[in-house]
Amino acid sequence: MSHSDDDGDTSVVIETRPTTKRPPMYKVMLLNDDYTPMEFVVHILERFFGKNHAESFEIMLTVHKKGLAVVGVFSHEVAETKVVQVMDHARANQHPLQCTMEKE
Ligand code: TYC
Repeated sequence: MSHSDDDGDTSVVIETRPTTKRPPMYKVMLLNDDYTPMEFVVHILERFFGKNHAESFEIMLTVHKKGLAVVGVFSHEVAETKVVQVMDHARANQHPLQCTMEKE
């Protein structure tokens, strides 16, 4: 947009809108392995991801068949907490279950 004032020169007004960046979100994923019991994975999904039993069983089976599945999408801080909770719980029970996070 340009407009003239009475001094004869021309000014250009650049209209900007403030660009508000959303915080990046992170996918938390469970990986398949041959040793972690299916019931343990179901238990993890119920306990740390607030899934009901049926949802948990379905996600566990997806991981088992496809190799991995996204369990949820969270802020960096929450995603990191979930990964640590799952990894600690798996290790405490001597299961090789792996949980990772990745920027969406
Ligand atoms: N593949 C495992 C088994 O047959 C079950 C399993 C499912 C392990 C999901 C890990 O994230 C996982 N006992």
